[in-house]
Amino acid sequence: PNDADALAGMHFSAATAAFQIEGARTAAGRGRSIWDDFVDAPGNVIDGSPAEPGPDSFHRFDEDIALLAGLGVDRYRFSISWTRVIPNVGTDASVNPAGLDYYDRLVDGLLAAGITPEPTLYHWDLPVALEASGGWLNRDTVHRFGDYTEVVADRLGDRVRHWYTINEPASTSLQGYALGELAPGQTLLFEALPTVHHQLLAHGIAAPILRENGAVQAAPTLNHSLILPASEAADDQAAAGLLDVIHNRLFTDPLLLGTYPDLSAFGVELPIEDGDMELISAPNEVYGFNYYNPTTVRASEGPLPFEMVPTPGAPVTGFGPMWPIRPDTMRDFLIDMARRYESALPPIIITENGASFPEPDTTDTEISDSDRIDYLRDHLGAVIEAKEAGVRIDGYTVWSLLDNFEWADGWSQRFGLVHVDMRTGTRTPKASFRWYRDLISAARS
Ligand code: GCO
Repeated sequence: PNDADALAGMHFSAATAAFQIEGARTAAGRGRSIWDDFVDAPGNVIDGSPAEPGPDSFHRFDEDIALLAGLGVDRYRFSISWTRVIPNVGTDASVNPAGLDYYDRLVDGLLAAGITPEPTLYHWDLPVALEASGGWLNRDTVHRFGDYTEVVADRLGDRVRHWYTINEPASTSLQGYALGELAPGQTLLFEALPTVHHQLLAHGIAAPILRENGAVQAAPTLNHSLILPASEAADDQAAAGLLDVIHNRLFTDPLLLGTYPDLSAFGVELPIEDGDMELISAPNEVYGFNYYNPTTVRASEGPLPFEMVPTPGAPVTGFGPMWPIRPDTMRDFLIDMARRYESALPPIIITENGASFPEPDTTDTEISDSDRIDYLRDHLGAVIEAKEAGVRIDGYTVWSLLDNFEWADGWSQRFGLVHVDMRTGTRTPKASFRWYRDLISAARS
């Protein structure tokens, strides 16, 4: 399929997240997260989906492991639900053994199948009592995250060596706290920016705990997007520069350089205390990099100084004009990042890449998702080109193993290599599953 030589030696994985696949929201003592509140409030999720049962991986994880084994990935990126582990954190610090048991069984099943587990500690499911006292605006949340990390590392650290700490802090801060599109649904605009610092600090506190418990990898995963100005006009260029700071540099600079970019244009000060930047910028073994699409912006009168517009001439995914398909922008972003940060940038793992396309809810036969195959092939092509330009990229991960709960879009956007019937949980591999399996096997031979 692809340039197998160029991909030889890479790690291949597929990704999921707890709230998106587990279902079973009240099973085995699980407590509530901000996503339970978001889903239960009418009008937040496009199709009113309750996020369960869906793939119901809490009960069907054996099927997921069998699919991963059939795919031939050497790693599996999943996330751990904070409120399965400490259900009422914020009011009661008790650990829930039944919640930990689930991840214990999942890890053991993966290891028995020869697959390296690579859990993410935080994929957006903040415990409700922490949100009630300010959530990621409150520095105390960072310390509660440290406590949670201790508990999980203590239980799984004898078998799990590869960890991700926080996932896509940009999405949480911008869509969750600034614009209200995702949980917790706050609309603070630039007043949301302190949530960036606290999430990065949560990584900075968690990573050493994981390493003390045997981790050989403890890194955050960051979602990046190449920002394109809608025109050559100076105000559009300036708007693109501002969004690049907010979406990209606000994360790469502190993690890799130990400093934040100039935020004076946004009129907000970050709540930095002594020692924070050292924790945030402590070197990590890898850089977790999620990429989906570029973002085109023009200048706006407000309330924000930029406004997203469709990317001219690009084909689109199931999300329509705001999810353009431009693999060249992934390549360019990777090359720019490697040039800018030089030796501060560790080897990159592509921790998410993938696309949704309109597909049937139920199916008796294989789905011929050639558009997904094209998307993945072209983005792997971009990875190869970036590698050839000298960027060190050691792994690639498809989002997602399964069709799953796509946040505010409910079940309406399907990203899986495997189709899931959301009423029955029945899993059916798509053509892209076989394509990825063959690619992995060619890269290994
Ligand atoms: C993330 C991602 C995933 C999404 C995927 C498709 O947080 O890592 O947002 O959870 O499902 O990016 O939108």
